Amino acid sequence: MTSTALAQIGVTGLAVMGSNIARNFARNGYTVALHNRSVAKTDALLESHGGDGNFVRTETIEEFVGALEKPRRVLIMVKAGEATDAVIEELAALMEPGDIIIDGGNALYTDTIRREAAMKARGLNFVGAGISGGEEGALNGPAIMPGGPKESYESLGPLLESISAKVDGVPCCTHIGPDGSGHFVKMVHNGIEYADMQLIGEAYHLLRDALGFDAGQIAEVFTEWNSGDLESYLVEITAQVLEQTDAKTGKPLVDVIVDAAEQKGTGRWTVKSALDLGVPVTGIAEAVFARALSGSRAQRQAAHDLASGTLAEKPTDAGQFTEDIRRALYASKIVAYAQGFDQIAAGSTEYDWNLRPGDLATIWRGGCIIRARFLNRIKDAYEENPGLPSLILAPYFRAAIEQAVDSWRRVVSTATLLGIPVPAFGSSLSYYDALRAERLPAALTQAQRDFFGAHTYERVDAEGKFHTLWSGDRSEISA
Ligand code: NBP
Repeated sequence: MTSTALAQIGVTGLAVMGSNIARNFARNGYTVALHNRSVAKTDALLESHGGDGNFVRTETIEEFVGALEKPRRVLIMVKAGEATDAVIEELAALMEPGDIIIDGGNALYTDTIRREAAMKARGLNFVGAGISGGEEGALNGPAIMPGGPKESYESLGPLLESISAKVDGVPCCTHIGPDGSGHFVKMVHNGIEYADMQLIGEAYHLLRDALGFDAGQIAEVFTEWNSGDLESYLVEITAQVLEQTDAKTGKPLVDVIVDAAEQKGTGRWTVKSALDLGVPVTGIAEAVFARALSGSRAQRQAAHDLASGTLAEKPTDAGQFTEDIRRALYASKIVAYAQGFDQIAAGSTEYDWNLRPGDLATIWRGGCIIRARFLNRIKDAYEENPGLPSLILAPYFRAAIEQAVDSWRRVVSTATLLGIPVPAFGSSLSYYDALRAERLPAALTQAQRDFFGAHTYERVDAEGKFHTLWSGDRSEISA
């Protein structure tokens, strides 16, 4: 219903995400001021869902700001980018010191750092909040990752926590850290989501092409997997997608969908940021590249008849190979998460955010796309040792990989011999082997760099930097 009382929160941008979040606030007992650039969306929301709670209908931004109790709290849910800057500017001109502007869109975290600084200079609190869970989560309980000033969380936190998902009574929302940290962790969350989806895709590809299973059989495999360590939203929806029949052709829906994956950019941002931070997020990078390759349709068509070489026979023990794939999927998933958490640690150091990885594992257990049973294990691992050098080194994950590693090698080698691409499985295994290698070929790289660029090297048996006089008598000097 529409109300004339002052609203505790305002939402501007009432497309699918904004209207569902507004309804979620209203259903939780808050009076919500509504605003959208075009009034039609505001009225459509009120007409269809006005019964969800108390809403204040506004048309202009002045009316909207005037409808809010002080300190004002406004959630912006518009298309990320220029629209966000435009809306912030309009709001800031009308707001007063102490008011809070929250950007719940998928902003690039460096934009959030810039916006937070600009708003701070005007006495306003700016909170970049990552929100995950898609439209269903927005309505029924998303995972929320708010950054920004800690003081603003005192006033805002209870509202956000009340609309967030809950796991074991714990809200999937916590204050992440200063300025852009909320959007940074949401970005890495999305990167991990890319890796998770790619790994599931590779498992599906192997079940289909190495074992010859049809979509219905593969759906059964994923349903079975969802009752064990792999239990997660993404595995659950994979089974449901594979069970879906196309009404038009009677075929499995997945078989009539064009095999070119799209992306909106958060995976790409994650990889770009990882490159800048020098963190090897190989699983996420392979996932982004795999989507790009799938989308290169003309090139793929032209390359269709390239030689495969002699391919091996398919595995004969389908039960054993299915279990091998399950284990390879689990081990690769551990690597992808370990890499994502490494990136979060590196971002935290770079920007002095003091992020708490255990808190992230806790709030990602529900509401968001990567929610999974396995996140409880990550939470436990960081609770036991907040300074873990790598998630893979936590006793539980170390043991899980030890159990899986033979299967993992069989899957990657079998896929290679069958000519089935497994970029994320393969790179995750290589990452694992590189991490545990006693000696990497990087010594040779260093010598080459010293040869052509006098970049110097360190020795295993002496302190300092050294250079070999490659174009002279090839003696070594201290550099
Ligand atoms: P969209 O990203 O499609 O944005 C549409 C909204 O932006 C409409 O309300 C539109 O107003 C408004 N808008 C635009 Br476009 N330009 C504007 C401008 N210059 N000034 C004011 N308003 C403007 O909506 P969405 O899919 O609901 O997503 C909202 C935000 O949430 C995005 O940042 C998105 O990245 C993020 N997000 C989405 C999901 C998801 O699953 N969809 C998940 C998590 C986060 P109009 O009605 O007048 O055109």
